[in-house]
Amino acid sequence: MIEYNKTLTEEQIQSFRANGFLNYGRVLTDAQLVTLRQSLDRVLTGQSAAAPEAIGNIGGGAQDVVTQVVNVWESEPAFRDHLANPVIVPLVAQLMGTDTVRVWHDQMQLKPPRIGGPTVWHQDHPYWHVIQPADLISAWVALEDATIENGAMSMVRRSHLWGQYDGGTIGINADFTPAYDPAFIPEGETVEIVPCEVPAGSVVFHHCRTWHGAPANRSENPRPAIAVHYMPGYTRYEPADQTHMVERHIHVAPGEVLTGEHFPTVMESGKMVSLGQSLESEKTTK
Ligand SMILES: O=C(O)CCC(=O)C(=O)O
Repeated sequence: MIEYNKTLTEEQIQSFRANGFLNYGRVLTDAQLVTLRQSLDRVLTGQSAAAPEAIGNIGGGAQDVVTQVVNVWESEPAFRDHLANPVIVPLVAQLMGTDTVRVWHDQMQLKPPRIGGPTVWHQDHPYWHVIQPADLISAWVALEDATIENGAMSMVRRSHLWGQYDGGTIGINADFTPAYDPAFIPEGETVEIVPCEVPAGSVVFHHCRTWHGAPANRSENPRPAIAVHYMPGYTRYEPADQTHMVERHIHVAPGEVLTGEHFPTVMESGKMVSLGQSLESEKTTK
């Protein structure tokens, strides 16, 4: 067990609560980066022992490619270790103000050089109605330097406080700005876009209602990144008017706290849980 390690300042926590995101900085070592990049290569070339939950192009076509990989942690041990990263998870717990953290799922969106498509502005939780409440936080980690030119993430300040935007997809203009309905913006508010350029191995946290998007990649450099969507320990399964691709792995009753081997516990009562241990205990309590 690794002791829960308080590392965020009060200012960082307040900044996250006020703005809906935090561009934190470096969390991976060079060695971890190399291992994760090699693991990703194996996934993309079909050499992993197990397939991820999903893999495919969710971009706008051959000139706008965004290769999405969901639950890469089920394919490669390095990504499984990444879920329980002992630097990232305590930061997530602090931002959530909780001592128990589980993984909803992970997601990679890979933008290849020159033909990488944009990430359309959206909120996350409208796609996740089957889990409540909307208190999830994502840890988005760049596996190569992310710049405006190759598709760094951008956030809209304070937008997590504005409620749900219709279906969650806000839309995107040709100049990358969000294509939103002005009637939705609360009085006195402005849509302020904050680009989050980061060096490889750095994390940007965002709340599940924060508006976020990323421009197309027309540069010569790839933009690989992994987002892990973390849920506070009290998150419940609430069947809804929509489904989600990982819902088939849910085996708890409606209204119960979402646990199970596909939703690993990475922190329990303030203690980091090694993932092997977490998965074993989920199996024996099922
Ligand atoms: O990597 C991206 O461009 C998008 C990621 C995203 O939408 C998310 O982490 O919620």
